[in-house]
Amino acid sequence: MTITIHKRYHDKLDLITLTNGSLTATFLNFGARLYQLYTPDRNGRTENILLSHDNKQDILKDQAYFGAFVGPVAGRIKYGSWKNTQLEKNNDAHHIHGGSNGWAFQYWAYETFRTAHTVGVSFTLTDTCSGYPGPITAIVNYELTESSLIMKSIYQTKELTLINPTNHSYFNLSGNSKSDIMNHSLTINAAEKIVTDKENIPIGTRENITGTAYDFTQEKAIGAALEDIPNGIDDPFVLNAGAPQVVLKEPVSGRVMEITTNRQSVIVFTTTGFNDSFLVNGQAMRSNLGIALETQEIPNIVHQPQWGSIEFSPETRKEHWTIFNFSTEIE
Ligand code: G6D
Repeated sequence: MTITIHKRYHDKLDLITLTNGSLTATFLNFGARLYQLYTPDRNGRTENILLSHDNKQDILKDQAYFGAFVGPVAGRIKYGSWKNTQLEKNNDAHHIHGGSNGWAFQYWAYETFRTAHTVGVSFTLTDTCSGYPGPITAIVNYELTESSLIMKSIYQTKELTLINPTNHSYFNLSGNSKSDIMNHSLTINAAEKIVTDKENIPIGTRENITGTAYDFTQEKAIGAALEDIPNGIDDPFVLNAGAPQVVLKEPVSGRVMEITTNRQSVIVFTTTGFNDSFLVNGQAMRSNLGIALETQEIPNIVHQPQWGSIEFSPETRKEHWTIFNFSTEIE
């Protein structure tokens, strides 16, 4: 197990690298980002399974939240309104992903740690610039075991506020994104997805997806699903309790990622339609190169109280956790 820190990797960026057994993960203090994640394929070849900016300056200019811990609230809030609070309208008439000064764009303090069998990094932020009531102090722990990455987060606020963050990593299990995600298979333990309007705002209803292109209760190739969803998936799935709630596989490498979480939903976001000049893993960012699997409470829940609450008072004690477990399948 090793921990290395490259301070001022670029400008104010610090790069933290953790290794444990066959896994290696790198993190950035900017946005408490999971930057790279190296796992072995079935032949033991270790490769990066995330989309990671090649150019350090592109990390600072990123507007697609690569690997970021997005908050205080991930997803959209209609009109950015909540009680007497008006949040920034940074997504047309609405608010998204904590705003332009959200957690993804702030520098987090951090310290590394190790236990008998794990290594980790603990990021801490006292947020006084996102515009949310607070200030909110957030602590995000990323811990690497020999076969999994455990993400846990807790919070403290001085005033009643909203907290519903997520990690916004884009996965591609082929390794160094040598191919796109079309041959990946996805399984999601969800019988319903949230209905959204043309601005991608939940309208307050859920729909049964059994037998539809969105039905991933049985393992299904992403390419097959996208034949019926040509504009790509960008939808909240309501998770059932059975773990793992999400399984992503890639057949050539044999890589398997199982996601287990205490969160209510997962936003599945394929990078369908991306066509950018910035480089990730040595190539221009392109359509269907990655898939984000963002565990969180249902977006716009502040306007849909029937689905629960993301309000945090100074007395609220709640821990969010998501575990990404890695293995390989023999041919
Ligand atoms: C788009 O609607 C999508 C979001 O889900 C995603 O997080 C963002 O791009 C990066 O706004």
